[in-house]
Amino acid sequence: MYDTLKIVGIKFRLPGELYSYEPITIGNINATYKVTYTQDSGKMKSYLFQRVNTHVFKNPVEIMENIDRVTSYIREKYPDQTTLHFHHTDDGLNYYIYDEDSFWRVINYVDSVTFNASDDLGVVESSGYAFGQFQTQLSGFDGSVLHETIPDFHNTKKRLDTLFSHIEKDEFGRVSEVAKEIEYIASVREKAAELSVRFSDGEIPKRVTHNDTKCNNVLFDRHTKKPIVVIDLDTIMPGMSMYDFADAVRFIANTAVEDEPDTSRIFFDTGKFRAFAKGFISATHGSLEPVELNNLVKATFSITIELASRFLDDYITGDKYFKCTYPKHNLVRTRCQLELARDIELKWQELEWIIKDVVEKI
Ligand code: GN1
Ligand code: MG
Repeated sequence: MYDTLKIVGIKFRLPGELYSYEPITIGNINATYKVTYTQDSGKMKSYLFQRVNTHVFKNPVEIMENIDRVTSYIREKYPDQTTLHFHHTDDGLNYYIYDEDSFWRVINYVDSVTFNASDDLGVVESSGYAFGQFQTQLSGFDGSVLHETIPDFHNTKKRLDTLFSHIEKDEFGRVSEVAKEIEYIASVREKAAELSVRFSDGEIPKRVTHNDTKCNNVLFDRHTKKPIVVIDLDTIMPGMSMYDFADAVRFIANTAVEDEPDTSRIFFDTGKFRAFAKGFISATHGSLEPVELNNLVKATFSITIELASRFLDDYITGDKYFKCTYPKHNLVRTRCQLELARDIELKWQELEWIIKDVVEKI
């Protein structure tokens, strides 16, 4: 890896000598390294090198175009907002293709902390604020110029249709093992797909959305614990605002990790849901329409089922999409999301009250 990173660094014209590198293991798709250089002055400077997963992102050049457009827009309109700085090669490109399968980009490392989980409700609220603010900052941006980097990424109906067509094929003979999971997904299929259908029908506003709002995609200041910048801009596309909210709470309000094997530890934490909602709604307040505010809970349920069906689909089609560290990793992830969905269903009414209360108090 050292040799590859060294070549990539040269291509991006990074000054100084490569001193050290370490893999960053957060993320299920791309490979990321923190790479540190000694500069001529003797000072150290770190960068993030990322190899984009071209199996997942079939057209990574389009991703880089989207990122360039969005970050330039924010930089111009909100000069005080920290944005990610991507380096360029001699050819003026913000990426470098090493060989056919190796698509690299280099970003300045931002000294910060990230949270995979936090019991600090202040942090939870701030991450809600950061994602809400990100959407608000992009509310004047013309989404039609963005490439749809993964078509139908959050089209829950299509995701479910795909799952059920793969269940019929059962290419890897794994379907009988997951009969219970399939039964539950089938029982909620229509309810989970509803919002995506209404979105396709034009009943729900199309906005520029982040589409991968896990709290570890917000960089926080080490000392003040305030958000600095929203990262992981690979899936910025037109979408539903409420799905950004939903994807974030399904992650941050889970009492366990996303691949917790002991499902008895998985609950949906209503306190964290409230804190995140407070941050997100206060940052987007005034721009969200009633149809968006009124469906935040349904969106949360829907995206949880959607992700469960994506994990399950990957499991029954041979684990080609998400990085797995053991054979049944995707199945464990599926069960985890389904347990969470069940708890969301149980707490549905309470969650609706929380949203109502939060909206009233803003
Ligand atoms: C993937 O790699 P990461 O953590 O940024 C996935 C998201 C899922 C998430 C689940 C492009 O994101 O959609 O919600 O895993 N990203 C893509 O952990 O598929
Ligand atoms: Mg991501």
